[in-house]
Amino acid sequence: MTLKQCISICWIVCLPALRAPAQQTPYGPLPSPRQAAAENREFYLFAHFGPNTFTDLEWGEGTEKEEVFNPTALDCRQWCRIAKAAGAAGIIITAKHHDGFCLWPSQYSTHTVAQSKWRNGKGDVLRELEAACREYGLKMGVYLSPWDRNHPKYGTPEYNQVYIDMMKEIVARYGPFFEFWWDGANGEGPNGKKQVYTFGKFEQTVRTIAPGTVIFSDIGPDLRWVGNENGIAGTTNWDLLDTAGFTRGAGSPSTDTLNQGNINGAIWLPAECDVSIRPGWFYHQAEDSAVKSPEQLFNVYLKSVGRGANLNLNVPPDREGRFSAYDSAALIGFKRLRDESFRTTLFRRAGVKLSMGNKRYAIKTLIDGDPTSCVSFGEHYQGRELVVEFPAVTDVDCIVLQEPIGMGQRVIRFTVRIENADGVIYTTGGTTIGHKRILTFPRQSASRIRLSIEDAKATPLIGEFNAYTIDERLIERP
Ligand code: FUL
Repeated sequence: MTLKQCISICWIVCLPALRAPAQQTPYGPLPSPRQAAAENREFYLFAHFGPNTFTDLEWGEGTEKEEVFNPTALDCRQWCRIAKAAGAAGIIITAKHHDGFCLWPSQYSTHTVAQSKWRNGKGDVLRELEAACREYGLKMGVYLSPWDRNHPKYGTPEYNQVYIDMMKEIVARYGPFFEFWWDGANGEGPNGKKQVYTFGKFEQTVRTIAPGTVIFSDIGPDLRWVGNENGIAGTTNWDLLDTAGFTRGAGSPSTDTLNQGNINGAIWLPAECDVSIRPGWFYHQAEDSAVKSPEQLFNVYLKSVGRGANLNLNVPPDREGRFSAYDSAALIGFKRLRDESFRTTLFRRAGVKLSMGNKRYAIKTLIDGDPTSCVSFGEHYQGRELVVEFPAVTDVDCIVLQEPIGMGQRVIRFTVRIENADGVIYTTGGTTIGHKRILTFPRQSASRIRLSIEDAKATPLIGEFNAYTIDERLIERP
């Protein structure tokens, strides 16, 4: 270590850390512990699997014979191995899609794996996935479609109890789940009628039997749909929404509102982006050539996680019951791009200085990976700048910001100015930050980076502030 480096490290260690003043109080609606944990998961997989995998449909009729479901080499450990290597937090499986076929032997249906010939009716996909997730340290979630085109009780009040019984059955056998995914589609069942769901009871049931499980639906109560199936959150994305007067499905808020949230929304309800790695949700061999590339997945990541939402990426197992080689390669490539891009923050370099006004601070609070230790811009934040200075000109094309969301989402608009010795050479910025905001831009040779908050709902707090040099081909595309 050179003397210069040694002095820099001493500075970093000895300087005071910028911290939110102790008197700082949370502002506005706040995440429940369940929601805060969900937002930290950021990225997980969705697995659409069932009769459609074998019939090449996207929406099964519900009249398919059970024997249609026949994976020749089901291997949930392979799903988990790939998911883990891809850095996913868990897997949400379609325990039941709209066709009503249950991937577990439910006592509340006669349209299940038990009636199929697969493994002589002794197979149980949920059991195998649960064991594999446990082995690989992944979380398991379930999609249990309320719409059921097979169940004889669908379209009658009794079906609501069937749905509740099924939830209880799978939670007891295969839980705990990290997420229940309630789809908004509501069509006719076998008797030609649509169901009137008792969602309030469904919710109470989950809270009682699975208090740690987050419930996703158009309007939550824990995670909201982002309003499209392309994996794209709004560049403005509030973790807040007004849900009063809205219902799931046709009665939900407009897709624009779901995409952006409500700035003054009454409840905390962050967005989850669902998108498939392929054109369809289920596996179709004809789409093997249309699997998103690692670069495309990275672009989706910037537009979802990089805009403060979660990414639920669908990877549909094939007819063998495995992730295809195409999907697996894309997932691993995607992980490599994330690792290469975000491995080392430029702010960790020796000699980097942090200041606000004429005060110098230790930068570690902002780069420790923990947004709960944060910097306050103070009540009179307008005109203040957080300035990071490099000891030598450094190439930058990506900035990552995080708010400590446990204190409420506050920032309405911010600006990032990049300077060299002659002054400002590039200006960027955005509106909301929330759990995470990733900005990418054409590469700049920077001496200094200045962050200012133009507008906020309360004293702005910044939990993480990092800069990177990522591959220029990965800069966000429209
Ligand atoms: C939609 C469903 O209708 C699709 O089949 C798919 O499951 C998607 C994730 O949600 O509403």
